[in-house]
Amino acid sequence: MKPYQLILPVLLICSLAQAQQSYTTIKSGETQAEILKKAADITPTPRQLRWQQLELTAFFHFGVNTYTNREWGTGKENPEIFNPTKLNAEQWVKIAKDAGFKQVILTAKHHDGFCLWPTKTTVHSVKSSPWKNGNGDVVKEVADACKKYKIGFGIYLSPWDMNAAVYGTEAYNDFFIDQLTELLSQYGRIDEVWFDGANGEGPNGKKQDYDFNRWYAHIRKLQPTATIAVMGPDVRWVGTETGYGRETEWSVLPTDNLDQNVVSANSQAEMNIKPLGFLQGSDIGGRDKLKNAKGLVWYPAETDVSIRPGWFYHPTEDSKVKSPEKLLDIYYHSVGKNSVLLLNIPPNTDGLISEVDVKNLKAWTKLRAETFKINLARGAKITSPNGIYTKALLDGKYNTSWTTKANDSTAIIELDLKTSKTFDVISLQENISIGQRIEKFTVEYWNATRWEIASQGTTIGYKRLIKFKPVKARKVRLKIEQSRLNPTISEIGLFKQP
Ligand code: FUL
Repeated sequence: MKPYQLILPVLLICSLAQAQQSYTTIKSGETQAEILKKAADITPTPRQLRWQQLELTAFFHFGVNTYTNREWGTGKENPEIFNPTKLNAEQWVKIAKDAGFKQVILTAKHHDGFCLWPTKTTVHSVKSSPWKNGNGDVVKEVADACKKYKIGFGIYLSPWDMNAAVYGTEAYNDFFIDQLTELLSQYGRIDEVWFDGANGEGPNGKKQDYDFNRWYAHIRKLQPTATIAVMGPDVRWVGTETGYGRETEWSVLPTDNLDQNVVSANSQAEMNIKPLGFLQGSDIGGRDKLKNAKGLVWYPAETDVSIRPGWFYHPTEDSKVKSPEKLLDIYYHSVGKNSVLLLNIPPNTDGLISEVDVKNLKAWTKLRAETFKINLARGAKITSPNGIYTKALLDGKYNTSWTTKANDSTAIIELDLKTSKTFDVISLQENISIGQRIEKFTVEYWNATRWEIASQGTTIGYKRLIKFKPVKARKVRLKIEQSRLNPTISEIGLFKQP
């Protein structure tokens, strides 16, 4: 290659590198327009983009609480109570895979400090239990099942540890590093590390100052592709444990409130701190929130919720497993609201996912499959007066996208379905590898005499799903009424729920 042949690619890479940043600072005196432009150009890191595209991840809360019938333990449990005689991690993972989950996260250690792997750091583990005569390793069984079924594997390691004698002293940060080292080096690839915000007292009544920065650096070193969630820099808690994300969900946030200690306090706000913290705000990344920002960062939302009222298995909740219809509604309000759904499916005392959970998961999967099987927009004739790359809208490829000419921030995309069709769900996706930009949109259909509104919304982001009352129409249009910069749309879908 001649030197001049290098110039164009190098320039391209430089300009991309400049435009594509997951973080930026704001200098004092920058105008509102300059800040908005910067926000529109913030993009996810490769690890965040991979994570967002998973859409569905599963949580397995399992441990001594499963046997004491509690949600939070004490750290004083006798390890002998842990005995999942029929434990079959392949059953858990296959159920998750069949339901469309792309990754699972296991509670390797919850707040009680009991470790589901034979750690060298404490005797409070499976090693001291009768299960497999103390030779079992739940982390390994789940990790191996994930490899077999080719889905991602993540670990939940509770910073709060009610059992560790060193908790509340600087030595605990070393102890925690040792636990991370074991988990991140003995089980192959780890795709997500999930830190909870709960920070209570240890066995000697002391609280701990968590050395998050040191832990993050360690994770980056041992598992550079893993996302660090919730009490971490890559993924944010959506702010509720109901499964219902917010109407306006920005993945770009002002950095001012994102100090980990503040996040930690806020992540438990629902349970014990009033008034609700910023993570529970109805819009935490809108224009007025960016006005005085010191920095901007890509920090997307994860919606965690349990299929049962509790996170751990309780026999009395066998009759309270969320119905397929409820799970579908949650899907629309989590995955369909620019977030990843982290659905908890707690194994029971036998070490199996209970039949009723399996049944409801299957029926939910069937509902989704039937709804999203046929994109009724396929084959439509598309017109978009100020749009370019219109073909990308229906090519089924996320990384190709429509946008507007000359940086227009409003646009209309009209679909002629060629025959009249009945639909009640629209799916819209922005190309977030370019940024999240759309602030306001309306979906309309032609009722043979005039345009009628089917639905309206604010943000779209990676995915927006909207369910409305069924309409029969031949023409549909998306009006993008406000955007931070030229909007992009990767895919449009119209569906009919059975
Ligand atoms: C919370 C914990 O305190 C719960 O027990 C559960 O693990 C949930 C996912 O996060 O903060």
